[in-house]
Amino acid sequence: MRKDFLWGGAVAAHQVEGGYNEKGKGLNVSDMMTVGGVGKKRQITDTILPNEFYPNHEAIDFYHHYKEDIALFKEMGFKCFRTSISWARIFPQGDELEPNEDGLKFYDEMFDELLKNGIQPVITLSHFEMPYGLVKKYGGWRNRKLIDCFVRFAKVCFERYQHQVKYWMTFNEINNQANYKADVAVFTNSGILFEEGEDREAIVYQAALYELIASAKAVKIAHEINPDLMIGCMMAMTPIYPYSCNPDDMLKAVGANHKRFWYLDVHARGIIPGYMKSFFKRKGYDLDLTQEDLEALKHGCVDYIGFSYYMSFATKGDGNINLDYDEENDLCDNPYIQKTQWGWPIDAKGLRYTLNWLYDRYQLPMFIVENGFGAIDQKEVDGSVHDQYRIDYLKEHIQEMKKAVDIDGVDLLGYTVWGCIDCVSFSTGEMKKRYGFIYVDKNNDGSGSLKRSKKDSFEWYKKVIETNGEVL
Ligand code: BGP
Repeated sequence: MRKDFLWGGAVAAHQVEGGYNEKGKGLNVSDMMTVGGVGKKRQITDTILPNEFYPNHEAIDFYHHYKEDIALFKEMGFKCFRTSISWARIFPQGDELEPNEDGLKFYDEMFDELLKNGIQPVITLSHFEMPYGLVKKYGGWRNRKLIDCFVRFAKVCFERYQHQVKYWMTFNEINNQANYKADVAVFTNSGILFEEGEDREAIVYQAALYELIASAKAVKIAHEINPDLMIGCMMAMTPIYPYSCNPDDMLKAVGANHKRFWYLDVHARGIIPGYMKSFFKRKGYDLDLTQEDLEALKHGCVDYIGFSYYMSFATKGDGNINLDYDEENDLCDNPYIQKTQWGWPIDAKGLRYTLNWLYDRYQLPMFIVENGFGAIDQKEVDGSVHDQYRIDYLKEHIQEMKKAVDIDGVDLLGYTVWGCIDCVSFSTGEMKKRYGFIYVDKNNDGSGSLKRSKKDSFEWYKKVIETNGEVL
């Protein structure tokens, strides 16, 4: 492993910060989502009900606790810390011309605190959020207007933080929208609420294209502001394997992966891949995409590929390469791998496969910006948490990551463990699905002292970083 390998942890603004209405912050999409839970999906609401617990409004109150948390990250030896900037802290409604100075100041101070402790901030601009004002006024990324709003936001951030932050990402898991049946996933990426009978697919593809254009424009501007800045994309990498070596399964998997990962071809190569052009044509989609947009894509290729890795999937085929692939119906169980209690397949070897696949395809540096194990942790009476299952999961993944670097020669910048401090789970909106090395006393109903304490995995990860991955 390289000497300057960026070991660290990752979170997102809305899942940790709280302080949802402090110092001029506007509402963002995640502020409008209710808690979910067993048999209950998260909902998007228009009114903030006084007796409904909105997890993102308080989260773990990182907004007021960041100094204490950063001290713990330093103790673990973090080289970097990935978080996001809450867009609505900077542009409360999203379409103002001038930013909110108090919002900018919060990140200034937090980034300084990280740097003072020898930790590099790694920043996502839009991690499943945007000002709710942009949803109400423009319908979210349905509207081309959002490109200008995002680019303005990105420019303000690059200008302000260029000397504190080198590594950036534009949109978190932009490809999560590929499954347009999942309301919350689409909403958080795009701010789009569907109406009855709408052609969801056409709407989501148009929104994704606007996002990709906005991302490319931001990359170009960042390089103009400061050529040292490294701007990446962020993909949810869940490779889809053919169920067997039957050519029918192989072809089905090709289509499934095209549908999930075409975004990457745009980000990294600056083109709309042939298979997508032909798909749009076949569907008869009348997409709003100008010559100028295509130029913007060409001149806004990312510097590195950031991705999350939690799981792989499998699919059984019918001999077609089909971009109408439907995740809900076309995925099947892989008999060779186990699942977490939330049904997420555990496949450490898939991480090595993913690193090889991406590097071979794009020849760009990569950054694993999320990987981790969500579990219901048991806090003992003495306050300890024995999370050996988390250590086992991370260990297996790091072993495979090391093979990809040391044996296969992929170029990897760093590795940040998701939810390094317990935070609100995105899919469930709950606190009880925990990922952290640091336990936070906060419960699903919003109660709890917010006290931080170390789990067993804390000392383990500290050793991993200290030995640059030698002792696992
Ligand atoms: C990724 C998101 C994160 C995060 C993580 C874990 O998709 O980028 O925001 O939450 O998944 O998911 P969950 O919290 O649903 O377990």
